[in-house]
Amino acid sequence: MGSKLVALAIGAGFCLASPIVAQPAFAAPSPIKTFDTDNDGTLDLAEVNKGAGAVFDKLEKDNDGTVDRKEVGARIGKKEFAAADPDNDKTLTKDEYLALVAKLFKAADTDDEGTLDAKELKSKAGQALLKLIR
Ligand SMILES: [Ca+2]
Ligand SMILES: [Ca+2]
Ligand SMILES: [Ca+2]
Repeated sequence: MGSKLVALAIGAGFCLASPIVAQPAFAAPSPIKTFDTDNDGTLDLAEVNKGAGAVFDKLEKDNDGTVDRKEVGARIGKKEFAAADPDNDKTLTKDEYLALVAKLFKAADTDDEGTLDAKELKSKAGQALLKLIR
């Protein structure tokens, strides 16, 4: 009973605090600026992979070389995760993670020029991709 109340209080605190905390994140510079190391105004796969590799290393907390559904959290949906896990061992290696990133990159790159601009990043695949790289 007591712990339930504490949990409720913590939950309410998060609800109240999150809009204030989240605001600067939404006002942050565009994702392109964050990852565009060669400053050409678009993201190529190498730039995206750099972000993705860093995120993978961050998520991979128990150092077994793979991430499971728990470790990726809301970044990858259930169906997407299954599709990205061809050996069906319920974990993703870095290769499998980067393969998913490459797949989403390709899907978002509608003009097939090998780079993603701001508009392409706003697409469904582009948004899914951004979840994996930051
Ligand atoms: Ca670039
Ligand atoms: Ca796997
Ligand atoms: Ca493109």
